[in-house]
Amino acid sequence: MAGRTTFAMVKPDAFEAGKAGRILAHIEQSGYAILAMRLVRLTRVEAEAFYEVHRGRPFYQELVSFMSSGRAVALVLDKADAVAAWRATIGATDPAEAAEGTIRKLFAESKGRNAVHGSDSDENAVREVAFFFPERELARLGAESPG
Ligand code: IDP
Ligand code: MG
Repeated sequence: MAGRTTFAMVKPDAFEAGKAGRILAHIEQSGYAILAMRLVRLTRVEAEAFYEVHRGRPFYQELVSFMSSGRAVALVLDKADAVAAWRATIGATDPAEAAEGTIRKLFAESKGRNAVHGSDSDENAVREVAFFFPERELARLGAESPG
């Protein structure tokens, strides 16, 4: 059964451009509960580890440089069927292909600088939540660790 938790980020392009507030409002208005949230600044090594599955892809170095270029917001979101719901809310990777009303259509600059991240499976949501949030902090926030 699909889980209720996914991991999301407001990426450095959107944070730098002052869009984090509007994106968070969009998240709340779309019916997600924010279980955990943190302002982060990834090192290159952390960005490499977070995007390990893309190592070797042609855009990997560009992605790692971008994700470690500035502040970002890490989020744990709760909603029914959270992974699929959030992927639908953010839209296609390339904003030029994203549906009307999606976060990437509204706020993304390009396929690389695309405003937000979303986990692509329950398994990766668990891994990505754990990457940013220690279990004891989730517990203190009243959020159960997914998975
Ligand atoms: P997703 O974020 O929609 O799941 P992925 O294919 O998992 O997309 O790629 C991870 C991230 O890598 C994208 O969100 C985007 O920032 C970046 N990326 C993906 N494809 C390209 C590309 O062709 N050029 C530049 N950056 C890309
Ligand atoms: Mg992905």
